[in-house]
Amino acid sequence: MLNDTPHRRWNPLTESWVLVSPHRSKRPWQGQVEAVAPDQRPAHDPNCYLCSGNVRANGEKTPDYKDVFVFTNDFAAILPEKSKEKQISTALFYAKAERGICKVICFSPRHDLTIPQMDTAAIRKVVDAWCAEYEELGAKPFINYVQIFENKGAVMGCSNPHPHGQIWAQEHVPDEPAKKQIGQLKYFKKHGTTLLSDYLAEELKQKERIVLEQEHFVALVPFWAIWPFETMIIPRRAMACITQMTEEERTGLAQMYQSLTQCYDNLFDVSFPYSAGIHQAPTDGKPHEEWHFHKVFYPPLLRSASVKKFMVGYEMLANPQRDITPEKAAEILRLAIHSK
Ligand code: H2U
Repeated sequence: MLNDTPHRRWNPLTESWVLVSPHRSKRPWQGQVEAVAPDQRPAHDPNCYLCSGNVRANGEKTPDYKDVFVFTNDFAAILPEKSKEKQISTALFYAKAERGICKVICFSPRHDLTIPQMDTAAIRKVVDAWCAEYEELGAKPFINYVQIFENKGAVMGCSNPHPHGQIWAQEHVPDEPAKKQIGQLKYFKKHGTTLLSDYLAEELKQKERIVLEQEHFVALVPFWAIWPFETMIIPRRAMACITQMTEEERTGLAQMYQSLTQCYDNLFDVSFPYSAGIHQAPTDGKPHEEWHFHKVFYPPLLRSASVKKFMVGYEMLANPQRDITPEKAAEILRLAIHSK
């Protein structure tokens, strides 16, 4: 393994490179390390629009919900109505109207909880809601892709600490899943198996990037990870989308989501911020046997509760780059599993 040598790693899913500079993680750190104030929140906040009984921006009252609550985003980035405006289509100026539906999903009525603090049965209800939304939104003729995601922590631009995620469903497959579509299709046509089945089998042999394993899912730091502690939850069985999961697999995903986020919280003794989301098959009516759904976690923290990685300079102008190797990051995460 290239443990001391600067090298480039290939991501076959997105067909892109990451520059790895392992020798640089030995350099001294003289930056500031700030203490993070413990987060103390009430179980119900009268000023939170996601807590029951409170009024949202559009004047609607959030109901007295018991577990998961899904509503249409009052500030939706894409709208279902057809545009009447003229489209722009020349070689150099090309713009097309995009239709879609944006939803907010409250994971719990409890304002003071986060996923790692919720029990498996409660997280399973979140998984069920994702499946129901993927099915319902994906069945609409003008919806061809459903992006389920979550921003956790103010550092990730999350506007409210109440545990919640988002779903944006739209006409076109956006860039990230579109790149993965190409990578997976090329692999499937050549080998007749999904890229992630073969990748996972090899990772399970090599063991060095595995973080957590159970009957239905594996969590690992991908070989091509960009963020310091980036991880991926991969189902052992090749499934194009989350609605193909059995009951047991849905519970398995809930358990893995809980264990991985607990491990993250232990790492720097802080409610770990990240952006996470599920990449899965487009909802264009095709079978998409090449797709192997997976959940990715992109956390910004680098070496403490406050020191984060910046995607600036070389990353903005050239290529993603990392110092700590994915193998080292996986080792550190494994140590964090039982550290509390
Ligand atoms: P984030 O914190 O991940 O940004 O998600 C919160 C979403 O909630 C955000 O997209 C929506 C915002 O548009 N929202 C409502 O739909 N209604 C409100 O009353 C406030 C915020």
